[in-house]
Amino acid sequence: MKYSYSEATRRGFLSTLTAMPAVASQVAASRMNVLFILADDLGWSDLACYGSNYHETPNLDAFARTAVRFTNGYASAPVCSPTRAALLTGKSPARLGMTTWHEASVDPPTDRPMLPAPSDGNLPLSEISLAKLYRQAGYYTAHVGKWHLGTAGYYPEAHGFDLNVGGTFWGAPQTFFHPFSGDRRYGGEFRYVPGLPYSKPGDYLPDLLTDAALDVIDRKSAVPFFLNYWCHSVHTPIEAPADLVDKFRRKLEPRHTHRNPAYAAMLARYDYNVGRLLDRLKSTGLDRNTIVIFTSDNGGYTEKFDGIPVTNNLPLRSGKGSLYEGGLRVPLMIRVPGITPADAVCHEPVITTDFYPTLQGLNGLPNGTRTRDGVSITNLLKQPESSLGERDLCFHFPHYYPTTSPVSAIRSGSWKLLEYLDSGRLELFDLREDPGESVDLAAKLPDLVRSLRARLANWRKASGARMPLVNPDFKSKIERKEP
Ligand SMILES: [Ca+2]
Repeated sequence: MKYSYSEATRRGFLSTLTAMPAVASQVAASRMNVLFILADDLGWSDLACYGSNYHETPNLDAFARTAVRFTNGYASAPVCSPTRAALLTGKSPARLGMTTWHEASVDPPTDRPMLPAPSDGNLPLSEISLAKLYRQAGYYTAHVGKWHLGTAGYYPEAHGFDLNVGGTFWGAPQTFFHPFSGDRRYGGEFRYVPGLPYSKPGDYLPDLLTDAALDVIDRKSAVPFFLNYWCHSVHTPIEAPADLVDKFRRKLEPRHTHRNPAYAAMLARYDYNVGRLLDRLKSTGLDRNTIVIFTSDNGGYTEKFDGIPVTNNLPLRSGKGSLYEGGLRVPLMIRVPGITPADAVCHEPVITTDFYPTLQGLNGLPNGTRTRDGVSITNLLKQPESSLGERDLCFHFPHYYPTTSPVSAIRSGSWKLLEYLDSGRLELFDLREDPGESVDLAAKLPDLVRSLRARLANWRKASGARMPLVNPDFKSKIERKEP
């Protein structure tokens, strides 16, 4: 399948390179390609290799056997856009001032006890994205799939990508089936997916996006590629080919830990498409010269779609939107040729903002942003049993979601403190003994709570984190109800 748009873009890019061949080509020849596979709303326990006994993910399971699989991988935020922004910039959502997604940022609720903190909906063009760094280093940069980082002036093309297939303002397509557009859901807003070739009735969006990603790989270009394969799967709408849904409906038994046939089918088809990409790397020999990172932008979505809970993150608590582990912890697997051992497991906590400095180091990229909230995890990739040393992972979600009210959290070692910003409630958990965060130890360990709370407050201050405010109108409504 060929793309006239992308080919034109590529020709334009190559002609630019021709004008400066000596430096760019030599530098590029020594660089590994990057395939960054970011799933959408995929939960920590959704893959078979992370414990699901219902879902079928043979290709990702096989990838795990060639890679380092992290058991404590964290998304920087419990919802889509902030994690994506953190991934591309190496900065925390709190520092970026992007703590929720665009639509929520422009229309925050006014009927709750707190007014959510303001959140920027567009990733500023002043940010030095990973794509800008790779393009500067002579890479061909391609984004395929969901973007969700702002209006048209902030699309992938404005952030350093030579090619954009499917990246828009919206967080999900109206439908995953041809013609991938319409106004059935999401408040009747008309949405579409640009940059695709012609499609026909029955075509399934992830299949076509995968074709577009394969097209980038198949060019066998003289310059290396940085390829974002950021499929919308497995975000709502939960839609998959009917025969696959039927298969999982027939398979479902009481013993299964996950219970949604349509979601299982959607995930199985996603896994199949990831497999197509990984197989193509192998058959072309590019797997020997390509870094592959696989992760998700937030925890699994536990609300209902079509009347059925989409997924669960058991044994972790809660899901998307929450700062409990189910909202934050995600699958993460990384393969770097010549660096990572095969079939390895790493238990060290790592977070989205670590990818930026790690890729900079692995690919020898120019300096980029000076402000970094992550660290290079290259030593972990070489020795997955090693440690990064002591560090705190902090999170800030000053917004409402069905799973939460405004909240911040800190993980330090195995300790996790949540601070609810409306009530001031503090909860302390020992993740080593209690990964499901079921036993609140805050009352038993007041000194530890005080210390963690102070470190969390210092982090918020240093990051310039924006805080929610008490909603005066909400108070007045309460008062009016009183006799
Ligand atoms: Ca998401």
